[in-house]
Amino acid sequence: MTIGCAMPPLETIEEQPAITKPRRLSVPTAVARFEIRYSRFLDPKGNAERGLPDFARDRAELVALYRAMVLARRFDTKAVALQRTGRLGTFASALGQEAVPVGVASAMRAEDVLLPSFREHGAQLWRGVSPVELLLFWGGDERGSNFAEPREDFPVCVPVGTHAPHSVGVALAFKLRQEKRVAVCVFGDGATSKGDVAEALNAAGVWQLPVVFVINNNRWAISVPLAHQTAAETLAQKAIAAGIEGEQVDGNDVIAVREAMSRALGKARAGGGPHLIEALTYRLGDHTTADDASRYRSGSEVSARWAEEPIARLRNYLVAEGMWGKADEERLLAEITLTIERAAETYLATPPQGIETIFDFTYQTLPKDLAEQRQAALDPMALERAGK
Ligand SMILES: Cc1ncc(C[n+]2csc(CCOP(=O)(O)OP(=O)(O)O)c2C)c(N)n1
Ligand SMILES: [Mg+2]
Repeated sequence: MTIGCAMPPLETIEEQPAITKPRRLSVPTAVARFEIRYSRFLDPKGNAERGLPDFARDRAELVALYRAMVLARRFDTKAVALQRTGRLGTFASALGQEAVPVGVASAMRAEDVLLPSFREHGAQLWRGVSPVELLLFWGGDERGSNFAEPREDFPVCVPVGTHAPHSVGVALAFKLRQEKRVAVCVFGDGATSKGDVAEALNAAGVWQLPVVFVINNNRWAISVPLAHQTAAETLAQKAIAAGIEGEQVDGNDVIAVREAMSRALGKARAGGGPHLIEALTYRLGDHTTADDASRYRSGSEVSARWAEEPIARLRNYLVAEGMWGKADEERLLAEITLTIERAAETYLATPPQGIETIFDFTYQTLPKDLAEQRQAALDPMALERAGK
């Protein structure tokens, strides 16, 4: 009986090349160099710093971007007011960050798939989710995630960064089916510290998937400032370790966000693989309606950032170019106010869902303890009758 591994006869063993020792170099040599590009077209005052991309020469295109940002802000204001008067659940305002979701969504095609976090309603509205559906979502109504369109976009993702691996799955499906579609995953600066995001970037790089990751870097993760989030100079460079191209844009310049997104989407659609865009913006409001940011950051920091906000920036450009005037502004505000007020009325007039629905859309088969809780929610005396 032989004990141990069976060995091949000696003559069949190929000679292994001797392990070469690294050559000692007298001067240190860089083996790789990386660069993070930064782009911006409009300065904070709305002056064009360089030639604008083609789409931005078309008034209608710029007005559409402007309208979408104003709509997102009006929606925000209304949602906060509804929450403050006890008619909406916790809400995450995107005040000052409107250029990121609008720039992202405006570059996407209808057949692409958006995986938003909780501060991207500007993108959802652009893509066809209605303000009523968004209010239902924030009001705790499951129908708010079952939006009529776009059917294949993902619902709001509240767990930080967990949708990043999902976006890799979506992009893998596109690649396997040979569909020319791109998954777009948006998350915050805080999410970049999550393993989910690092793993998603890595897998997307290895498989060269059609996915664009967008970091909505508003410099805060609740009360954690960017400086405590990372020691890295940029968040875009996290792409480099995954073999992905990463870049920064001024996230308060909607033209820059859209231009970078268009390039990234074009590349991904053509089989060029994933891309990471870090959009630099600032959260002008509280983290959510459950937060009071004055407890951890100074008023002077916030007021300085108001000078960079995206809506006035684009409006200044439009006005300076003679593309926008007082009457246009008044008409737009009246139209948008009406849209939002009507949406709020419809939301408030919608009869609430049954309480059991909070159990109904996570599991295909409810685990036993949750099934009991569901029963108890429907019939509070049931557990008592069952002697539990
Ligand atoms: C997995 C997980 N951990 C913690 C939280 C609580 N939480 C909600 S938002 C947030 C900070 C997120 O910061 P960032 O990614 O920068 O996004 P922002 O809120 O600034 O848009 C945290 C910790 C959560 N929702 N999910
Ligand atoms: Mg943040």
